Amino acid sequence: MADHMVVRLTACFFWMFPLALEAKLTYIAIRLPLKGEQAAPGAPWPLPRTWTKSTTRLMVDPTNFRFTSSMTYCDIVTSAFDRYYRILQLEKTSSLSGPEQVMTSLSVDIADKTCPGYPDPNMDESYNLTIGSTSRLTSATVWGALRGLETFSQLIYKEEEGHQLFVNKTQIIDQPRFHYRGIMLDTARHFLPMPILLKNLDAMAYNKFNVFHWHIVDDQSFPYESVEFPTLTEKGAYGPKLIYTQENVKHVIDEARLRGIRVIPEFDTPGHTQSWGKAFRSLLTPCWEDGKPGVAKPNYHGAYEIMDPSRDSTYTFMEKFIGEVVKVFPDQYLHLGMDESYPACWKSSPNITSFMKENNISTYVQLMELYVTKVLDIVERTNKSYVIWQDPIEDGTKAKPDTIVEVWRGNSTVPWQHYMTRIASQGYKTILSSCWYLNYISYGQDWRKYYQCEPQNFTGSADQHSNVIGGEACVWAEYIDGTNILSTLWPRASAVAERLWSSRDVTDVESAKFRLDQQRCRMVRRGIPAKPILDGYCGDYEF
Ligand code: CP6
Repeated sequence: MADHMVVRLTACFFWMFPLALEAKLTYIAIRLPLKGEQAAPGAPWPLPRTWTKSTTRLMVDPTNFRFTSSMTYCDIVTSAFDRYYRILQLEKTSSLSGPEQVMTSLSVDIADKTCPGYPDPNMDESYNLTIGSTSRLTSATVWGALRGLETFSQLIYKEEEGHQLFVNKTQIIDQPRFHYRGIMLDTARHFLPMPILLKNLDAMAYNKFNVFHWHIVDDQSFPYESVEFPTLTEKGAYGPKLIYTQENVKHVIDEARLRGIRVIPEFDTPGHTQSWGKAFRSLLTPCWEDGKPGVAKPNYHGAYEIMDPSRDSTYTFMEKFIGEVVKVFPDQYLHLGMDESYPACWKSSPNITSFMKENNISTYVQLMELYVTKVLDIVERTNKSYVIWQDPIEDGTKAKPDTIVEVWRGNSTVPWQHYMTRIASQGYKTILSSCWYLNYISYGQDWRKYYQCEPQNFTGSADQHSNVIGGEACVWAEYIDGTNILSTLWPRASAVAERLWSSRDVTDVESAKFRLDQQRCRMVRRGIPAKPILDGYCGDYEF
């Protein structure tokens, strides 16, 4: 017991016990505790499945420390080593002095010797990490090794007021709770510059997120550079420089791959497509008023918004466009949106009305179903899979059984659980984002409510609960651009990261807050402008 304490961080009691022994309590004034007073340094976020930690520590020499591996032919491995060498070098340290043993290397042992192409929906992210007289990281795949390297980097700490790095002898066995742990960014309401997207991939890796859901175009702008339809971009983007070129997109996908992050683009139709109409007006249904087309409805988005499901040319276009994007984005999944397709313009259009009569379609749900089915068929023929927002399913549309449904609705009157129960009971796989709309901001520690949202906390059978494959934090960008995206997301999205990675019973907010505060300082040191969640300071760092 003296040397090794099992810190199975499941309940507050076990968590606080070792801290009471390790924390150096200097003084507590009226304000909240200062940094380091409550959280032992080197606490990982998100919390690993099991974490056994000794009070014996080793010294780390950041300039001579080496990772060793038999897989240095794999760029995913070598670039990760480079990133973590750089992170170790961020700490200003003096030469080693002290009685502790020096940790000179970490051996990284990956069972599957293939250097993979892209991360995939079922990738194995588990790993074991032992820090001791010899130190080893073992994993089944390179993806697990990436997660283990991140944890390793978080175990290393600098003593307060000190100039040396330490790491405690540690044993970690870890794996994620959910396969799908996403961040959604909207690059259509405002354009997000490339350096911000890349920085966000770093922040995602620091928090073990594995999906970048890229809501790349919408009503307001079309910044994706289409090869098949260049006028979509020329007319639909905010400006000729405010676009993601094919090269930019490849760069994002490559950098994401190196971090074990999938890129799922969203091309949202049939609603949210006003910007597509700038180049191809005939894709959209005109709103009619007083026998004239192209009149904006009151409280509606415009005279042309929703796509025209009655024309064959709509599907010819979609076939060609989807044919392009499935080649550009390597992930197995596409997000097809299909949310908020208000039928007001359909209802007003005599063309749509006669199309419905001719085809025996009596409701707008059936009309939507026609569109959904045709577009899903197009995607299916490319051998890709798809995610859609919950709306068509809510309205009674039947999608293919393998559809992943993203639940985003929910409020105090109709909580998200209501939708989750209904959608899961139809057998669909689901991801949850309702409780993680981080575009909402408020004073205080709102991360607590994100932390406390439990995606399997709804009425349903065990099977229906296991149909929840994960969740994602979304940032809609009406009031967001490169100036504020990162500090709006981080560290609040870190709360979501722990919910999606750690065990279900890791729920104690009071102990989490000190580790989260450490994680925030860690991100700040690594260049992410993550905002404070407690008063206090980050060691030597001033802002
Ligand atoms: N854009 C798109 C949006 C939203 C959705 N889809 C949205 C709706 C309500 C809120 C926030 C965002 N801005 N394409 C819904 C999925 Cl509160």
